[in-house]
Amino acid sequence: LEMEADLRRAVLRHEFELRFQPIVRLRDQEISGLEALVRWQHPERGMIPPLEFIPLAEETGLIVPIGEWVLREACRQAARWNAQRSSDTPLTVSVNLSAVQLERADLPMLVTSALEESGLPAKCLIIELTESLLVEHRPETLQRLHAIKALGVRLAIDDFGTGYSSLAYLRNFPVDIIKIDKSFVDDIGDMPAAAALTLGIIQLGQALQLSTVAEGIEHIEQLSELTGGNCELGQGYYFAEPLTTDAMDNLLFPNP
Ligand code: G
Ligand code: G
Ligand code: MN
Ligand code: NA
Repeated sequence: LEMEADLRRAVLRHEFELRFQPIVRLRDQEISGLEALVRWQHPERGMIPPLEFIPLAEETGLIVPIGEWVLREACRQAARWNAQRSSDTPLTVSVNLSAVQLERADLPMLVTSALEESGLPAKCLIIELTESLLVEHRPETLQRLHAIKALGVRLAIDDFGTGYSSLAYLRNFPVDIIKIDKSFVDDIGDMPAAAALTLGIIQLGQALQLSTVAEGIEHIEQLSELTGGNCELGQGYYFAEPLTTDAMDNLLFPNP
């Protein structure tokens, strides 16, 4: 209960921050986009990771204002970085969405307004959905996802392969990107079955003309296996951990 009061205060006092983790094109290791990951900078307890407050935020509905801030802030930063970059291929920004946010009828309006006020092109925004979020979906959820896609925004299935019915989600939801769960990537070197499953998911993605992102790449051996299997994109500590805005500024625009 104390934590709930703390969280309510955090929303009012803007105690949240974003980290950005690079998503890299494996072919040439160029940064293709960034995943926005929220943190709570608690005045006494310090930095609180999302797994310790997102569940409470979902139960209390506080995820709605928090998620709205995350979306607007992620779009704003991405638009700012793209305006500073000389490259003609703009960075994408990926934002995680909770089931609670998808239940709200005003979600497409929120996405529209976050894009308009930031100036970020819709094609640069990726919404990440977890499989668990899609399990108990209602018809309105699917309509909402289609409305968001109609804006030009892309949808990614996060933690792919860990849900109850991964293949059914690919058939039933208008997905553009598969994010292969870290647990598969972890075991690539040690378990032949994990390597085979990972390569199989990549081929499945290719057959369906979806982009594939391998999550949690930490070692060069994993990178080699994934690159050999033609996985398009990857993210993980091997490339970079989630970075503060300042650290991302330095990475994107190194001082000569
Ligand atoms: O770095 P990491 O501890 O940031 O993130 C842990 C998990 O927290 C992620 O896998 C993601 O599912 C969730 N998460 C991070 N940021 C957000 C966010 O802005 N909204 C939601 N709903 N979940 C997030
Ligand atoms: O939304 P999602 O569950 O995919 O969020 C990614 C989570 O994985 C975040 O908590 C992020 O900090 C974490 N992460 C990203 N790269 C790595 C990695 O290489 N190793 C580990 N252990 N965690 C990672
Ligand atoms: Mn994610
Ligand atoms: Na994930």
